[in-house]
Amino acid sequence: MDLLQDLQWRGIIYQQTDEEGFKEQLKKEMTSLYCGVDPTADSMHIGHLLPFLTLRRFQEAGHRPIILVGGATGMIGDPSGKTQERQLQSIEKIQHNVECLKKQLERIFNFEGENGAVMTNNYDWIGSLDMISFLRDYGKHIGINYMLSKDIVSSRLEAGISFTEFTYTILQAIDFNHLYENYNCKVQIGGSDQWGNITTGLEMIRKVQGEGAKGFGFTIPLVTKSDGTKFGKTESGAVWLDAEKTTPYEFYQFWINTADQDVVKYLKIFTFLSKEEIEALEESVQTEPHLRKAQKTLAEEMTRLVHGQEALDTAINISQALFSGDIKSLTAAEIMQGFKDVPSYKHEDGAEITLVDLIVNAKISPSKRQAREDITNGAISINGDKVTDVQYVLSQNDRVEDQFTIIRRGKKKYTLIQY
Ligand code: 383
Repeated sequence: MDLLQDLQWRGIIYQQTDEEGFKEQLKKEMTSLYCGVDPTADSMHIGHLLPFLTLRRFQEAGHRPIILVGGATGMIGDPSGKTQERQLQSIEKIQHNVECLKKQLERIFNFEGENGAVMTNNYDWIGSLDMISFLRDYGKHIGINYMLSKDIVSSRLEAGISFTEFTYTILQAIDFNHLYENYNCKVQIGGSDQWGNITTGLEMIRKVQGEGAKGFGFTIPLVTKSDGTKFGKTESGAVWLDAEKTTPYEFYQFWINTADQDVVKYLKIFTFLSKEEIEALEESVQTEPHLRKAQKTLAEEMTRLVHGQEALDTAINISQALFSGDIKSLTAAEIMQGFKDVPSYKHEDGAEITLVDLIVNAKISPSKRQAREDITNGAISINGDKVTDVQYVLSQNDRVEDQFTIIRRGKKKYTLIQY
């Protein structure tokens, strides 16, 4: 299987501007391809991952990835896929976001060697572009009718779109033309929402570089879920690549929770496992679904890719301890990650306290009477060990690394006690 056949098998190809020509182009020479991201936040989320992982597949096949962070376009706001005008962000915030995104993207690619990845920022060429040059050298080439005919713009005409956002596509087209001219970059890839911007870029290249010039556009399908809900969202919001926003444990859990109907599709598009490996896991989903081998592999591959081996080991550790109830085996750092979203209570002076008083103070049981009942019924555990003694007094020994105690009431209701 060559690269394009592999991408086809994985279901990564959505639209192409010239399928045959692109095939020829990849055969002919080492080809540079680019994908851009705007610094709208200080982290990417998993919705951003797919086009960049696809770019990496091209790199592994010997081509050169060009990564573009939109220091300039981020100041304008892409209307693609948005039903409402965006709020402008401060320049300081955008610059901060640019640096954060660069760090995340640097982890995905190899920057060494002949086809080493290249990091660019369109502020470097658009930031200094004056208005007269913009209008004469670029604006002149793109017709208003052409722009109005794009889905993105036509769908926004009724709700309203500012001149600023309307102009966005020309900026992205200037980028494609710039990279074509300066990096011999012939291909732009992106999610299906980027089709309009990519084709405007090809139009710009034809007009500015002359009829002989030829570029290619390639889009990737939107990731869907079999139950019809939106991919990449959890109850607590987006799944971020930044470990501070979505901990590696939460990230790992997100993938573990993939439905059987979706897991093979995700293994294909997100992981670098071979066809044989994925087919073996597909078999396992059929014959031994209770083992959830495919989900575990997916979660491992993705967590290792984004957070590294050490963070993956921690995530697995936390998952196992929470599953078996053996909280004592966890470190304080692991507890902080694993119990990030459970209710917490600060036992202020850290003085000795009876279990009954503690669980009432921490609102784990509603009254002293109920607390005693819960304890005698065996519903309360400290760090995973059941305690049935109503006289029990907590001591230093009940604290993990002198920082936390985990109280559980019933099967699932965890509370984090901090000192
Ligand atoms: C800016 C300048 C360029 C080329 C691209 C851009 C960014 C582009 C955009 N992309 C999205 C983003 O930044 O807005 N105008 O959040 C997302 N991408 C990728 C992919 C995706 C798109 O970063 O479909 C999901 O991740 O294309 O929504 O010269």
